[in-house]
Amino acid sequence: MSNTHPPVELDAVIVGAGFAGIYQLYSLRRIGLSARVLEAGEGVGGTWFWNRYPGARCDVESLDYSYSFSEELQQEWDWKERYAPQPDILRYINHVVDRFDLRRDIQLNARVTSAIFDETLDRWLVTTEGGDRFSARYCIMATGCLSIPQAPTFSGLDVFKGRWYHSANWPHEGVDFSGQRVGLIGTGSSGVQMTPEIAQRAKHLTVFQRTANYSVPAQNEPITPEQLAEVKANYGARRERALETHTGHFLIANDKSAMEVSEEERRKEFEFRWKGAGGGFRMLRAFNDLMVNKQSNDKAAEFVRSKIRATVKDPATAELLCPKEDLPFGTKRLCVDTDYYQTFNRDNVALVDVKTDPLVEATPGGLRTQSGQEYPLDIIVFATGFDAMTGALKSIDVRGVGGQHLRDKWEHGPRTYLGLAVAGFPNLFILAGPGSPSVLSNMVHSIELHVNWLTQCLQDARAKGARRIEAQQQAEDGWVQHVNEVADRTLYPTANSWYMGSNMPGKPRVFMPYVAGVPAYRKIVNEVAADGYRGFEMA
Ligand code: N01
Repeated sequence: MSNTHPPVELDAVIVGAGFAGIYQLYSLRRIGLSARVLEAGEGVGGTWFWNRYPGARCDVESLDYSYSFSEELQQEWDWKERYAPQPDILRYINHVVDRFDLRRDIQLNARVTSAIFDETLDRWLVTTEGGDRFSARYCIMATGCLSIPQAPTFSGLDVFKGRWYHSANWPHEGVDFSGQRVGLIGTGSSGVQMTPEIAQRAKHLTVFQRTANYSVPAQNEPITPEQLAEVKANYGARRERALETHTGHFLIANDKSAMEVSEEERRKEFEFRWKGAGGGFRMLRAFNDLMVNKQSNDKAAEFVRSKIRATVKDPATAELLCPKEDLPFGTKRLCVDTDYYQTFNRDNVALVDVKTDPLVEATPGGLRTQSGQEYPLDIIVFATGFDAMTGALKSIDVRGVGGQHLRDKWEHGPRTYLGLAVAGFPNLFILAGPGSPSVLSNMVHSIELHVNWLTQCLQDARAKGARRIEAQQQAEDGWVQHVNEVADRTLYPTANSWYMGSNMPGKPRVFMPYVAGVPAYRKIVNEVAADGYRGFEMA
């Protein structure tokens, strides 16, 4: 197809074939709307298509990190491990696509470059890199929160004689580390998951750490047939209960403050979360005030530091791995690992502090720091993160009413109503984007919540004969203010995290997700709908 042809007419274009785009397609079909998913990758799966680095797995339990919309689907799929590895999740997504015959409406290798609103038609003109054009009443952005990878911009990669990779753009054939000297830059979730895996295969691994973050053990293990059967016997109830928890999955929340219990009780609770209760994000819910009370938070932080010191044999390395006191526990996204700290006891692993002596360039033989220290390497791995939450949307030329660019509107940070819609951009919707619980929750359940809400909204608009649904400016302003106020009551904005945009030079420092929790958010969006889509104009 070339752009001399008229655009393909659809009710909706959905951008992205990850968990969100796939379920949105299924849902729109169910209500009889025509839709096409445009996906940049050569396969479906979004995050789970791109992030194939060794050790990649989800840190939300597989029994929760899966669709709940089909009882048959959840009954027939057998998760094998508590935390599913990336290949299993990708297989699952492909299974869903085939099982519901969705593939025929998914166009791969179709990176969307622009979406322009036509005010006379009340339709979006969506164009891909390859020149395909679509005219759709609705444009639904299922572009993901962590889909634009960022590598350091230092010079020399063109002269580096070895190979280099980014965690989020991993070769499908894998990387052979055997006999290689590997440098890994970044100690967020990706770096923490990769470190033990690379260490086992490489001749030598140097981990370049700029900021020590907190990591807790996943306590991953196989799911037994008995456990699976028990969950499946009451899966619906489990899903409902999950939506009543702050994060949309089970973390057994404690309703006590860390400061109202004795030292002994506190330690016991932390130990229980670290190990007995199953590890992972449960630590964040050990007490009800860890994210709002610095004194309580300090207790959790100190507990993790004590675990690092007890695990890592070399005291200098242990100290370097301990997060500093000015980084409250959990305010940078918590890492969940298998044997991360233990790996630094291996003879072939070294930790290098690049906070005090930053990496400045790649050389033909490796990496060089500001002080002139050289690290000879055969492979460099960037686990340096993403232009989170806004990167994917800002990478598309999105223009709304009066030709306003979304990039310009978001110059000082994202502005949405309910995290779903943007004033001045009618019929454009964002799934699990900024201003919604999104990355602070079980993404799959938050996605389902958004897709269900939006699908109902579009059905109601159709029943009313409306051609245009638009968030009102006042509603958006109120929501942005509310999102900020709620965040400011917590410790989150005190950290330099990607939640705040502070991992990217020049990005506005704004706390982007909605921190009040899934139940509070769900109540608000349901009330908005029940109140005739309060804050939206439907005409
Ligand atoms: O990225 P990150 P990520 N020199 O931004 C460092 C999800 N995820 O890919 O902290 C040296 O967290 C940077 O240092 P600093 C999850 O939501 C989930 O690891 O900015 N270092 C940091 O250490 C996660 O939070 C899963 O000082 C540099 C690291 O790179 C999100 O994706 C698995 C540097 C980036 O950490 C992102 O995780 C993986 C430089 N020039 C990811 N530039 C699971 O479900 C950056 N860094 C388990």
